[in-house]
Amino acid sequence: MATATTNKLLLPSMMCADFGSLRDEVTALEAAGADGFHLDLMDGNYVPNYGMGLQDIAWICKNATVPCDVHMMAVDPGRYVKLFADMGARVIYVHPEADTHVARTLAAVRELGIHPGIAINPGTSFAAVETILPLVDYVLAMTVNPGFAGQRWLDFVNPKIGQLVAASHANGNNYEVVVDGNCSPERIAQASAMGVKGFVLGTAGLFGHGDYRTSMDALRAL
Ligand code: S6P
Ligand code: MG
Repeated sequence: MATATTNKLLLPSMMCADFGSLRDEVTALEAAGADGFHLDLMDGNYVPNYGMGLQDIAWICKNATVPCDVHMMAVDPGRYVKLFADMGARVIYVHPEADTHVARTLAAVRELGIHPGIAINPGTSFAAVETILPLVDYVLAMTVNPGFAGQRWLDFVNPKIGQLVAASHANGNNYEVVVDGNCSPERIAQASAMGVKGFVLGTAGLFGHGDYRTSMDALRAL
């Protein structure tokens, strides 16, 4: 059985931030101990929503003092990975179903000096991505259907999270598993005990819950 993850990666999802005070939000979240920022890109096609603006993503990447990860919820993401590499992203996540040649895109991301990642939808099986796991440094396990904040954690995904953690361990920890969607304190404790390393913090665990430092200290201690 996996042991609880130490040194968690706590990653605020900036689509949940107050865009009227973006600079203050970035500063406050960094001061509160954010290990990086999670930046959601939605093209209104792969998912039924738009966000975040390219200008917002570029501004955060430029001004943040912690790394920025871009989660591309977009059709044919390979067309745009250089754009986000040039902005200075640490990780670029693509959805394998959205890319005709995902192995080529992941290689291109690595070639650009960025960590390649895949985002795995709730309905996508472990078997469907197993072949490409050796190509990535990060796996984003979606516990909600992509496109919106504030959704419910889908429990049927839990066994797949266990498979993803086990496969990384079996392959010399070649990638970290990060969970995206409804990361509440209870769910973080549960997933951490399964060996998950990173947590995308949205409305369930961080935004709208008062002081960022207090929340993040409590989440890190779980
Ligand atoms: C959703 C997106 C996520 C959300 C995050 C919100 O498609 O990829 O990154 O921003 O899941 O978190 P919460 O706690 O509101 O579900
Ligand atoms: Mg996301």
